[in-house]
Amino acid sequence: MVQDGDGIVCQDNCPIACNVNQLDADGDEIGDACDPDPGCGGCSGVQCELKC
Ligand SMILES: [Ca+2]
Ligand SMILES: [Ca+2]
Repeated sequence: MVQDGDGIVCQDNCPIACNVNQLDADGDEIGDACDPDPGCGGCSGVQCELKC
């Protein structure tokens, strides 16, 4: 099992990156921290969760 250090194991929506808030801007159940198309960021978009 991958341990990314965020302390979230079973429900981690991004097992390969530390993302304590588990934010998922586009709701596809892949966390912002490892979603290739997160639906956030850019000039007018919502802030993506930053990796810790
Ligand atoms: Ca994680
Ligand atoms: Ca997502």
